[in-house]
Amino acid sequence: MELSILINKFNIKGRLVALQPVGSGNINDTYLAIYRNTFTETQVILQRVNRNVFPKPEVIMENMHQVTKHCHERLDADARAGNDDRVWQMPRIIRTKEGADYITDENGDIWRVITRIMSAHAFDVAQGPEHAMECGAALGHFHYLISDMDPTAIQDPLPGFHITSGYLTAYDRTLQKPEARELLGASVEAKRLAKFIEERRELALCLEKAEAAGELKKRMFHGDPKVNNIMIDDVTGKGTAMIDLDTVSPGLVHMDFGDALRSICNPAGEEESNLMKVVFDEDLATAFCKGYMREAGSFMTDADREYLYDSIRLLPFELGLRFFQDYLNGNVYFKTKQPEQNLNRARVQFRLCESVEARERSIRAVLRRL
Ligand code: GN1
Ligand code: MG
Repeated sequence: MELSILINKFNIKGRLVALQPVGSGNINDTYLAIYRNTFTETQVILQRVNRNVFPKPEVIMENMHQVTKHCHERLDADARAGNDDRVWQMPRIIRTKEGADYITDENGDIWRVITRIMSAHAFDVAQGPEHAMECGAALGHFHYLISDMDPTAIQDPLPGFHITSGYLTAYDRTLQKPEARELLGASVEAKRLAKFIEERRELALCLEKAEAAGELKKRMFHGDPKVNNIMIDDVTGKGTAMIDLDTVSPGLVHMDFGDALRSICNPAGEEESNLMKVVFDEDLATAFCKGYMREAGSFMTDADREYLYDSIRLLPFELGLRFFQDYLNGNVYFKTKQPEQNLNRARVQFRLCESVEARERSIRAVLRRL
């Protein structure tokens, strides 16, 4: 179906004047659509939910319905009580003309339309300490918003997501394939990454062990709080919304904390090819933590704090492992423009992990002061 025909099945006022790809997500296909009439303009986001990644796309939409409903009610109550220091925003699902949350096309793909957060942008890399602090505040406030959600209202969007040991198992399984072994044998760099993983098998289990021992407990988390999923207000420079709500579900908030830091504290970005430029920036980390703790510090137990450093070290390792496994497996999960892209993305994350390890003492000192 043509995109313009597809989007016109949704209930949006005005006439469609532009429809173009936007964003740099690795999973879903995303388009910006602009509708106009004589007096006003409406901008919305059209997305195809990736069926290869999300086994049940309709579950993603049911979850999104629950999460946005919960957060909109809470945002509304806080705004009325004057409890907020700014206008926090959250995308809303735009229904079809028939009143459904999404449509299914002739290939069985699910398409949705959500509102665009206006006068705000997300960046692919951190712009400086102030931006990092606002990212922290936005994630912290989001954790506050979802903290009282009923976790049973949410179905598992992506079984095994952020279970690092599961990614090790998948990696080991991939290594059994002749095609993977060939790729590994053909490149010195790939062999170096394989060795990097072998040296850190224990690390993969640190948070899972703490959870099994009852030290850490699951709460609601975002699942994908990287820097380009955090919207910053164009006018005030303040964080205003978290987007990409597909993976909001019960999990360890440490996964969000570590994932946000691995993304924000690497100003070279995820696609850098010069590893010399990939370093964990502690000033950005300090600023992020300040913003985060201001909004969410009150939920942090002593045990939670104990494991913050581990989460900062674990998440670049986990993502590097996921990229590397996908490279060896024929690039079937993350979108790529060239065959070595996932190999390079893995190199970047592992270098970041090393950079965190080299700064352990001072990162722990920053975390102690929070
Ligand atoms: C994917 O779709 P996007 O680009 O926001 C991935 C994240 C990774 C991220 C790395 C569901 O997120 O886990 O951290 O790429 N999302 C999923 O860029 O796997
Ligand atoms: Mg995503």
